[in-house]
Amino acid sequence: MEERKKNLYSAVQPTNNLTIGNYIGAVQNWVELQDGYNCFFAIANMHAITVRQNPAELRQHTLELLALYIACGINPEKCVLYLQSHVPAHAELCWVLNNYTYVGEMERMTQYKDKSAKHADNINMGLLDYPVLMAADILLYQTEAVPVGRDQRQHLEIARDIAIRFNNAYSPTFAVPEGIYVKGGAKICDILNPAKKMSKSAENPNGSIFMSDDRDTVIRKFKRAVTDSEAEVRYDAENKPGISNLLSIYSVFSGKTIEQAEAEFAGKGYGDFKLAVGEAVADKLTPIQAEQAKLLKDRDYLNGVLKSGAERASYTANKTLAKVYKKIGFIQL
Ligand code: ATP
Ligand code: LTN
Repeated sequence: MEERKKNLYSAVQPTNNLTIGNYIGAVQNWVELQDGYNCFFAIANMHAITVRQNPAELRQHTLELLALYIACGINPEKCVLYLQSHVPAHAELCWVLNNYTYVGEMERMTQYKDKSAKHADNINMGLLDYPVLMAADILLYQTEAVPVGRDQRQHLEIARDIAIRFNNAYSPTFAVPEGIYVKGGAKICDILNPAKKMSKSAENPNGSIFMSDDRDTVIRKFKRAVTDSEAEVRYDAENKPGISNLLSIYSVFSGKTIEQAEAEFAGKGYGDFKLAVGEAVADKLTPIQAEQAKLLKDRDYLNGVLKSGAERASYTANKTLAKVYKKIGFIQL
Protein backbone atom coordinates (compact mmCIF):
# COMPACT_ATOMS: atom_id res chain seq x y z
CA MET A 1 0.00 0.00 0.00
CA GLU A 2 1.23 3.50 -0.77
CA GLU A 3 2.27 5.36 2.35
CA ARG A 4 0.16 8.36 3.29
CA LYS A 5 1.91 11.63 2.43
CA LYS A 6 2.61 13.89 5.38
CA ASN A 7 1.18 17.41 5.48
CA LEU A 8 3.65 20.23 5.02
CA TYR A 9 3.02 23.92 5.67
CA SER A 10 4.95 27.13 5.13
CA ALA A 11 4.39 30.80 4.37
CA VAL A 12 6.14 34.05 3.54
CA GLN A 13 4.94 37.56 4.38
CA PRO A 14 4.21 39.86 1.42
CA THR A 15 6.13 42.67 3.12
CA ASN A 16 8.40 43.60 0.25
CA ASN A 17 10.14 41.99 -2.68
CA LEU A 18 11.69 38.70 -1.60
CA THR A 19 15.44 38.44 -1.13
CA ILE A 20 17.64 35.57 -2.19
CA GLY A 21 17.72 34.74 1.56
CA ASN A 22 14.00 33.98 1.44
CA TYR A 23 14.54 32.01 -1.74
CA ILE A 24 17.39 29.90 -0.37
CA GLY A 25 15.97 29.45 3.14
CA ALA A 26 12.39 28.83 2.08
CA VAL A 27 10.93 28.86 -1.45
CA GLN A 28 13.66 26.94 -3.25
CA ASN A 29 13.44 24.22 -0.65
CA TRP A 30 9.65 24.00 -1.04
CA VAL A 31 9.99 23.27 -4.73
CA GLU A 32 11.99 20.18 -3.90
CA LEU A 33 9.59 19.04 -1.20
CA GLN A 34 6.34 19.43 -3.13
CA ASP A 35 6.31 15.89 -4.55
CA GLY A 36 6.96 14.11 -1.26
CA TYR A 37 4.36 15.90 0.85
CA ASN A 38 0.83 17.25 0.83
CA CYS A 39 1.80 20.90 0.67
CA PHE A 40 0.07 24.06 1.85
CA PHE A 41 1.87 27.30 1.00
CA ALA A 42 0.40 30.57 2.17
CA ILE A 43 0.99 34.26 1.64
CA ALA A 44 0.95 35.54 5.21
CA ASN A 45 -0.73 38.93 4.72
CA MET A 46 -2.25 38.85 8.22
CA HIS A 47 1.26 38.61 9.65
CA ALA A 48 2.42 41.40 7.34
CA ILE A 49 0.14 44.01 8.94
CA THR A 50 1.86 43.65 12.33
CA VAL A 51 4.10 46.40 10.98
CA ARG A 52 2.50 49.25 9.01
CA GLN A 53 1.96 48.53 5.33
CA ASN A 54 0.87 50.82 2.54
CA PRO A 55 -2.39 49.21 1.25
CA ALA A 56 -1.60 49.62 -2.45
CA GLU A 57 1.87 48.18 -1.95
CA LEU A 58 0.54 45.29 0.14
CA ARG A 59 -1.89 44.42 -2.66
CA GLN A 60 0.89 44.58 -5.24
CA HIS A 61 3.37 42.58 -3.14
CA THR A 62 0.73 39.91 -2.57
CA LEU A 63 0.22 39.35 -6.31
CA GLU A 64 3.95 39.52 -6.95
CA LEU A 65 4.60 36.89 -4.30
CA LEU A 66 1.95 34.59 -5.71
CA ALA A 67 3.44 34.93 -9.19
CA LEU A 68 6.93 34.44 -7.78
CA TYR A 69 5.95 31.20 -6.00
CA ILE A 70 4.70 29.83 -9.30
CA ALA A 71 7.63 31.21 -11.31
CA CYS A 72 10.07 29.51 -8.91
CA GLY A 73 8.45 26.17 -9.67
CA ILE A 74 5.69 25.67 -7.10
CA ASN A 75 2.88 23.92 -8.90
CA PRO A 76 -0.57 25.22 -7.85
CA GLU A 77 -2.20 22.01 -9.06
CA LYS A 78 -0.09 19.88 -6.75
CA CYS A 79 0.05 22.25 -3.80
CA VAL A 80 -2.55 24.38 -2.06
CA LEU A 81 -1.41 27.96 -2.69
CA TYR A 82 -3.52 30.58 -0.94
CA LEU A 83 -3.84 33.92 0.79
CA GLN A 84 -4.05 33.68 4.59
CA SER A 85 -6.86 36.25 4.92
CA HIS A 86 -9.05 34.17 2.58
CA VAL A 87 -9.38 31.50 5.28
CA PRO A 88 -11.09 32.99 8.36
CA ALA A 89 -10.25 29.88 10.41
CA HIS A 90 -6.74 31.32 10.93
CA ALA A 91 -8.04 34.26 12.95
CA GLU A 92 -10.57 32.05 14.72
CA LEU A 93 -8.06 29.43 15.85
CA CYS A 94 -5.59 32.16 16.79
CA TRP A 95 -8.17 33.54 19.23
CA VAL A 96 -8.64 30.15 20.86
CA LEU A 97 -4.90 29.46 21.08
CA ASN A 98 -4.32 32.88 22.68
CA ASN A 99 -5.93 31.41 25.75
CA TYR A 100 -3.36 28.64 25.91
CA THR A 101 -0.33 30.91 25.48
CA TYR A 102 1.35 33.04 28.13
CA VAL A 103 2.23 36.69 27.72
CA GLY A 104 5.69 36.02 29.20
CA GLU A 105 6.42 33.44 26.52
CA MET A 106 5.58 35.94 23.79
CA GLU A 107 7.63 38.74 25.35
CA ARG A 108 10.69 36.49 25.26
CA MET A 109 10.56 35.92 21.49
CA THR A 110 13.66 37.22 19.71
CA GLN A 111 11.76 38.46 16.67
CA TYR A 112 9.34 40.39 18.90
CA LYS A 113 12.25 42.04 20.70
CA ASP A 114 13.98 42.91 17.41
CA LYS A 115 10.84 44.22 15.75
CA SER A 116 9.70 46.22 18.75
CA ALA A 117 13.11 47.88 18.88
CA LYS A 118 12.88 48.65 15.18
CA HIS A 119 9.27 49.90 15.32
CA ALA A 120 9.32 51.49 18.79
CA ASP A 121 6.47 53.83 17.81
CA ASN A 122 4.13 50.92 17.01
CA ILE A 123 4.51 48.01 19.41
CA ASN A 124 1.03 46.68 18.80
CA MET A 125 -0.80 43.58 20.05
CA GLY A 126 -0.43 41.90 16.67
CA LEU A 127 3.34 42.05 16.90
CA LEU A 128 3.24 40.32 20.29
CA ASP A 129 0.68 37.79 19.09
CA TYR A 130 2.50 37.02 15.83
CA PRO A 131 3.74 33.56 16.97
CA VAL A 132 0.24 32.48 18.04
CA LEU A 133 -1.18 33.33 14.62
CA MET A 134 1.71 31.36 13.12
CA ALA A 135 0.89 28.42 15.41
CA ALA A 136 -2.73 28.62 14.23
CA ASP A 137 -1.56 28.58 10.59
CA ILE A 138 0.46 25.45 11.15
CA LEU A 139 -1.89 23.55 13.46
CA LEU A 140 -5.02 24.06 11.32
CA TYR A 141 -3.55 21.80 8.64
CA GLN A 142 -2.47 18.87 10.86
CA THR A 143 1.02 19.80 9.74
CA GLU A 144 3.90 17.46 10.33
CA ALA A 145 6.66 19.33 8.50
CA VAL A 146 7.47 23.06 8.34
CA PRO A 147 10.34 24.12 6.05
CA VAL A 148 11.60 27.54 7.20
CA GLY A 149 14.84 29.44 7.72
CA ARG A 150 16.67 29.21 11.06
CA ASP A 151 15.26 32.54 12.22
CA GLN A 152 11.82 30.94 12.56
CA ARG A 153 12.94 28.08 14.78
CA GLN A 154 11.81 29.74 18.02
CA HIS A 155 8.34 30.32 16.56
CA LEU A 156 8.11 26.72 15.50
CA GLU A 157 9.06 25.57 19.00
CA ILE A 158 6.21 27.64 20.42
CA ALA A 159 3.78 26.13 17.90
CA ARG A 160 4.87 22.68 19.11
CA ASP A 161 4.49 23.69 22.76
CA ILE A 162 0.99 25.05 22.16
CA ALA A 163 -0.04 21.89 20.27
CA ILE A 164 1.24 19.64 23.05
CA ARG A 165 -0.37 21.79 25.73
CA PHE A 166 -3.77 21.66 24.00
CA ASN A 167 -3.52 17.94 23.23
CA ASN A 168 -2.73 17.24 26.88
CA ALA A 169 -5.53 19.45 28.19
CA TYR A 170 -8.17 17.71 26.01
CA SER A 171 -7.21 14.77 23.80
CA PRO A 172 -5.01 14.48 20.69
CA THR A 173 -6.27 17.25 18.41
CA PHE A 174 -3.26 18.63 16.57
CA ALA A 175 -0.32 16.96 14.88
CA VAL A 176 2.92 18.17 16.48
CA PRO A 177 5.00 19.79 13.70
CA GLU A 178 8.74 19.35 13.02
CA GLY A 179 10.92 22.00 11.38
CA ILE A 180 12.86 21.30 8.18
CA TYR A 181 15.94 23.48 7.75
CA VAL A 182 18.19 23.52 4.70
CA LYS A 183 21.82 22.76 5.35
CA GLY A 184 24.10 25.74 4.85
CA GLY A 185 21.47 28.04 3.40
CA ALA A 186 19.22 28.27 6.44
CA LYS A 187 20.67 31.66 7.27
CA ILE A 188 21.93 33.89 4.49
CA CYS A 189 23.54 37.08 5.79
CA ASP A 190 23.50 40.69 4.69
CA ILE A 191 26.36 41.09 2.19
CA LEU A 192 27.44 44.43 3.67
CA ASN A 193 27.07 43.29 7.28
CA PRO A 194 27.51 39.52 7.55
CA ALA A 195 26.67 39.61 11.27
CA LYS A 196 23.04 40.34 10.32
CA LYS A 197 20.60 38.12 8.45
CA MET A 198 19.68 39.24 4.96
CA SER A 199 16.20 40.72 5.31
CA LYS A 200 13.65 42.05 2.88
CA SER A 201 13.01 45.06 5.09
CA ALA A 202 16.66 45.94 5.78
CA GLU A 203 17.51 49.61 6.07
CA ASN A 204 20.25 49.47 3.46
CA PRO A 205 18.95 47.75 0.30
CA ASN A 206 22.52 47.26 -0.95
CA GLY A 207 23.09 44.57 1.67
CA SER A 208 20.22 42.44 0.32
CA ILE A 209 19.87 40.92 -3.13
CA PHE A 210 16.22 41.05 -4.18
CA MET A 211 14.61 38.48 -6.44
CA SER A 212 13.57 41.47 -8.58
CA ASP A 213 17.08 42.95 -8.97
CA ASP A 214 18.26 43.13 -12.57
CA ARG A 215 21.58 41.69 -13.74
CA ASP A 216 23.57 44.92 -13.42
CA THR A 217 22.25 45.60 -9.94
CA VAL A 218 23.06 42.07 -8.77
CA ILE A 219 26.62 42.26 -10.11
CA ARG A 220 27.16 45.77 -8.72
CA LYS A 221 25.91 44.76 -5.25
CA PHE A 222 28.15 41.68 -5.09
CA LYS A 223 31.14 43.75 -6.21
CA ARG A 224 30.73 45.84 -3.06
CA ALA A 225 30.16 42.87 -0.73
CA VAL A 226 32.19 42.93 2.48
CA THR A 227 35.01 40.34 2.58
CA ASP A 228 38.21 40.25 4.70
CA SER A 229 41.88 41.13 4.43
CA GLU A 230 43.09 37.67 3.40
CA ALA A 231 42.90 36.70 -0.23
CA GLU A 232 41.67 33.17 0.10
CA VAL A 233 38.25 31.86 -0.92
CA ARG A 234 37.74 29.44 1.95
CA TYR A 235 34.70 28.55 4.06
CA ASP A 236 35.19 29.55 7.70
CA ALA A 237 31.97 31.02 9.08
CA GLU A 238 33.59 32.26 12.26
CA ASN A 239 36.69 34.00 10.94
CA LYS A 240 35.58 34.72 7.38
CA PRO A 241 31.83 35.43 7.64
CA GLY A 242 31.62 37.53 4.47
CA ILE A 243 33.39 35.04 2.17
CA SER A 244 31.58 32.09 3.78
CA ASN A 245 28.20 33.73 3.15
CA LEU A 246 29.15 34.36 -0.50
CA LEU A 247 30.26 30.72 -0.80
CA SER A 248 26.87 29.53 0.52
CA ILE A 249 25.08 31.73 -2.00
CA TYR A 250 27.35 30.64 -4.85
CA SER A 251 26.91 27.00 -3.96
CA VAL A 252 23.11 27.21 -4.14
CA PHE A 253 22.98 29.25 -7.34
CA SER A 254 25.69 27.36 -9.22
CA GLY A 255 24.68 23.89 -8.03
CA LYS A 256 28.27 23.22 -6.90
CA THR A 257 29.34 22.09 -3.44
CA ILE A 258 31.30 24.44 -1.17
CA GLU A 259 34.42 22.29 -1.71
CA GLN A 260 34.07 22.47 -5.49
CA ALA A 261 33.67 26.23 -5.25
CA GLU A 262 36.75 26.58 -3.04
CA ALA A 263 38.77 24.55 -5.57
CA GLU A 264 37.45 26.63 -8.47
CA PHE A 265 38.72 29.86 -6.91
CA ALA A 266 41.97 28.58 -5.41
CA GLY A 267 44.69 31.10 -6.22
CA LYS A 268 42.23 33.63 -7.63
CA GLY A 269 41.39 37.01 -6.13
CA TYR A 270 38.19 38.13 -4.42
CA GLY A 271 37.29 40.27 -7.45
CA ASP A 272 36.97 37.23 -9.72
CA PHE A 273 35.05 35.34 -7.08
CA LYS A 274 32.55 38.15 -6.43
CA LEU A 275 31.93 38.56 -10.14
CA ALA A 276 31.27 34.82 -10.49
CA VAL A 277 28.81 34.90 -7.57
CA GLY A 278 26.98 37.82 -9.18
CA GLU A 279 26.80 36.07 -12.54
CA ALA A 280 25.57 32.79 -11.06
CA VAL A 281 22.80 34.60 -9.16
CA ALA A 282 21.79 36.76 -12.14
CA ASP A 283 21.71 33.72 -14.47
CA LYS A 284 19.22 32.02 -12.20
CA LEU A 285 17.08 35.11 -11.50
CA THR A 286 16.61 36.25 -15.10
CA PRO A 287 14.27 33.42 -16.24
CA ILE A 288 12.35 33.50 -12.93
CA GLN A 289 11.76 37.24 -13.36
CA ALA A 290 10.56 36.75 -16.94
CA GLU A 291 8.09 34.06 -15.89
CA GLN A 292 6.87 36.16 -12.96
CA ALA A 293 6.26 39.15 -15.25
CA LYS A 294 4.29 36.95 -17.65
CA LEU A 295 2.12 35.57 -14.85
CA LEU A 296 1.46 39.02 -13.42
CA LYS A 297 -0.15 40.04 -16.70
CA ASP A 298 -2.71 37.23 -16.34
CA ARG A 299 -4.84 38.38 -13.43
CA ASP A 300 -7.62 35.92 -14.27
CA TYR A 301 -5.24 33.02 -13.89
CA LEU A 302 -3.84 34.34 -10.58
CA ASN A 303 -7.36 34.95 -9.22
CA GLY A 304 -8.29 31.40 -10.19
CA VAL A 305 -5.30 30.03 -8.27
CA LEU A 306 -6.29 32.07 -5.20
CA LYS A 307 -9.91 30.96 -5.41
CA SER A 308 -9.13 27.30 -5.72
CA GLY A 309 -6.46 27.59 -3.00
CA ALA A 310 -8.87 29.27 -0.59
CA GLU A 311 -11.47 26.56 -1.11
CA ARG A 312 -9.06 23.69 -0.64
CA ALA A 313 -7.35 25.29 2.37
CA SER A 314 -10.70 26.12 4.02
CA TYR A 315 -11.85 22.53 3.72
CA THR A 316 -8.93 21.19 5.79
CA ALA A 317 -8.78 24.18 8.16
CA ASN A 318 -12.49 24.10 8.99
CA LYS A 319 -12.32 20.42 9.91
CA THR A 320 -9.64 21.13 12.51
CA LEU A 321 -11.44 24.22 13.80
CA ALA A 322 -14.70 22.26 14.28
CA LYS A 323 -12.78 19.65 16.27
CA VAL A 324 -11.29 22.36 18.49
CA TYR A 325 -14.62 24.11 19.08
CA LYS A 326 -16.23 20.82 20.05
CA LYS A 327 -13.48 19.96 22.53
CA ILE A 328 -13.53 23.31 24.30
CA GLY A 329 -17.32 23.28 24.65
CA PHE A 330 -18.54 25.65 21.93
CA ILE A 331 -22.01 24.61 20.72
CA GLN A 332 -22.09 24.16 16.95
CA LEU A 333 -25.16 24.63 14.78
P1 ATP B 1 11.03 40.86 7.08
O1 ATP B 1 12.35 41.51 6.83
O2 ATP B 1 9.88 41.55 6.41
O3 ATP B 1 10.78 40.51 8.51
P2 ATP B 1 12.11 38.36 6.18
O4 ATP B 1 13.08 38.65 5.07
O5 ATP B 1 12.66 37.97 7.48
O6 ATP B 1 11.08 39.52 6.29
P3 ATP B 1 9.93 36.45 6.20
O7 ATP B 1 8.70 36.70 5.43
O8 ATP B 1 9.90 36.75 7.65
O9 ATP B 1 11.16 37.25 5.59
O10 ATP B 1 10.45 34.98 5.97
C1 ATP B 1 10.11 34.15 4.90
C2 ATP B 1 10.93 32.89 4.92
O11 ATP B 1 12.28 33.17 4.56
C3 ATP B 1 11.02 32.20 6.29
O12 ATP B 1 11.01 30.80 6.12
C4 ATP B 1 12.35 32.64 6.81
O13 ATP B 1 12.88 31.73 7.75
C5 ATP B 1 13.17 32.67 5.54
N1 ATP B 1 14.27 33.59 5.64
C6 ATP B 1 14.18 34.91 5.89
N2 ATP B 1 15.40 35.49 5.87
C7 ATP B 1 16.29 34.49 5.61
C8 ATP B 1 17.72 34.44 5.47
N3 ATP B 1 18.44 35.54 5.58
N4 ATP B 1 18.30 33.26 5.21
C9 ATP B 1 17.56 32.14 5.07
N5 ATP B 1 16.21 32.12 5.20
C10 ATP B 1 15.58 33.27 5.46
N1 LTN C 1 6.53 34.04 10.26
C1 LTN C 1 6.97 33.40 9.07
C2 LTN C 1 5.93 33.38 7.99
C3 LTN C 1 4.88 32.44 8.39
C4 LTN C 1 5.01 31.03 8.49
C5 LTN C 1 3.74 30.56 8.94
C6 LTN C 1 6.05 30.12 8.25
C7 LTN C 1 3.62 32.76 8.76
N2 LTN C 1 2.93 31.65 9.08
C8 LTN C 1 3.52 29.22 9.17
C9 LTN C 1 5.81 28.77 8.48
C10 LTN C 1 4.56 28.33 8.93
C11 LTN C 1 8.19 34.05 8.58
O1 LTN C 1 8.86 33.44 7.85
N3 LTN C 1 8.48 35.23 9.00
